[in-house]
Amino acid sequence: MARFYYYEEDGTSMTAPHDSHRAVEAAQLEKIGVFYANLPQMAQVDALASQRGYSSRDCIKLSEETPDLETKLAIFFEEHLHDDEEIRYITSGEGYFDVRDLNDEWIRCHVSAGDMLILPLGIFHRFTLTDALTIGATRLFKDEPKWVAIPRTTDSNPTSTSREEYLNTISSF
Ligand code: KMT
Ligand code: NI
Repeated sequence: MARFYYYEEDGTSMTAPHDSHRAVEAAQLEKIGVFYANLPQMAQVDALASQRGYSSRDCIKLSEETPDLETKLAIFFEEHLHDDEEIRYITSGEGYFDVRDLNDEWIRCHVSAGDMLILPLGIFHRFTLTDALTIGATRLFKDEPKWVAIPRTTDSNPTSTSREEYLNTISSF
């Protein structure tokens, strides 16, 4: 089961919990367009995938055995957005997805095996492992994955309209 809370900048490493003990409710996640479900059975994942048209998937594994793990983690932890949803089903281990709320505060999503997390296109986010340093996840996507990470620093980049699209979507909730 995932746990959601406001991230506290306490000077510890990115893989530490950074737990402010301010819990975030499911309704708050819904408001920013983040979908979460605990799906213990792969059949539930398949059902959701077919409902939403996620016809493709692949697997990613990260651990201390991963070549250049530090470099990879540094990239995942840079605040960015994508031009499509980021759909992750955790199959082993655990990790943290940090997403920005409407006040630009970080909400930390602690996910582990059985958790499905879908981040909407255009939301600013980042990822890191926990101190356990291991995760396995299925990445689902519609057709061609749009996994280019557009960094926060190019917020006004005219080649991506995803941010605008996202803000329009959530303001109508
Ligand atoms: C991403 O896009 O941030 C990732 O794929 C991270 C690993 S998935 C658990
Ligand atoms: Ni991403």
